[in-house]
Amino acid sequence: MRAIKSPKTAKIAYHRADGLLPQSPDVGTLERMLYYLKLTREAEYRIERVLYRQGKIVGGVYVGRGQEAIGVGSAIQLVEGDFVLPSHRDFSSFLIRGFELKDLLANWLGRANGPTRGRENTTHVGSLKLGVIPIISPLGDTLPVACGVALAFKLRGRKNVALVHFGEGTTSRGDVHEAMNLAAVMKLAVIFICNNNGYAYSTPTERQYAVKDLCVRGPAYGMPGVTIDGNDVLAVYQTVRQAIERARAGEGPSFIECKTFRMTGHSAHDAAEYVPKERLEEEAKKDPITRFEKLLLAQRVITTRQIKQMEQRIQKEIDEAVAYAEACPFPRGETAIEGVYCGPDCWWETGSAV
Ligand SMILES: Cc1ncc(C[n+]2csc(CCOP(=O)(O)OP(=O)(O)O)c2C)c(N)n1
Ligand SMILES: [Mg+2]
Repeated sequence: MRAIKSPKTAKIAYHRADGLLPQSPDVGTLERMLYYLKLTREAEYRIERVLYRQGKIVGGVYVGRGQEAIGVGSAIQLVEGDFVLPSHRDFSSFLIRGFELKDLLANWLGRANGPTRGRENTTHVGSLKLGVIPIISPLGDTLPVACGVALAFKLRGRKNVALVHFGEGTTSRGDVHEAMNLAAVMKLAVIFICNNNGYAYSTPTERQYAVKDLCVRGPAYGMPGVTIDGNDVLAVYQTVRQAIERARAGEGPSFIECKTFRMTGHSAHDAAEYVPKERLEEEAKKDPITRFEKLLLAQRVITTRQIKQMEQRIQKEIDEAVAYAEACPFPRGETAIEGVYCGPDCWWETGSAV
């Protein structure tokens, strides 16, 4: 793991954050980080392991089990006007930016009250108000969109940033390279965050690319590149913080490779038998949530009792959100045609954002 500097651009260092550093977030933010880590893990457990298995969710279910620190450590520091473009493994981004869990669950259950009004049932949801661009299924296409968002900031003279997440498999797509080049040339305020979770469906990294660390891709386009431990939420926080500071100062984009591991199948139907059992056992020892929790306890930021209370609160929030979503109606068939053409009073101009 090392930081590689771009020949001309400013540096972005790699932080190991196994202790609290002077630039660590304040206690309130540390607690929020733990809360969102746990909420994301538990909500996705309910989605992937309970609701899907009960047959209440149909179709693809993709979760970020084991990778939660990347979404949390980055989105937690966004301010109003910033944007995040999550991948299918960054459920926390939606929650942190202000989507309500009950609405996201209504969407998963295909209900009329979900943000997509039952038109799709994963997280292809976004909101211009909350600063979230929906997941774009053709992998790689999200990156040029992030450039477009950042170009809009530039043209409007705003100091906002766009965080875009994508997997290591996605980096093999041409769009990714076009976007990185464009962002560097135009000095756009984009933070490219590669969630390297070891696999692209069943393809391991050694069959995906021939370099050791993907951070070399940053300097290749004239921006800083760094590889960090993506299971260390504080390292993510501090590294992304530097990249955000650079971007807000008009110094352009950065590329951050966050190494982590996909602690589940590619999607809920995939038993991932192609992943060696020993590797899973090894990676389980690096769980980002247990690790952060231990640190906060050791540094006396939080007590065991407070953690218990937080966990109880999270279970209650999830129970209530599931009950709400299950009570919501399915959309009526004849509404399927709504929203195809937009008039002045159409729902996407006036109502919730998709
Ligand atoms: C262009 C394109 N090709 C294939 C797919 C199907 N697909 C969806 S997710 C995925 C794996 C992507 O791997 P990676 O980028 O490493 O992300 P991860 O799922 O591991 O987070 C694939 C092949 C797609 N959605 N778009
Ligand atoms: Mg991957």
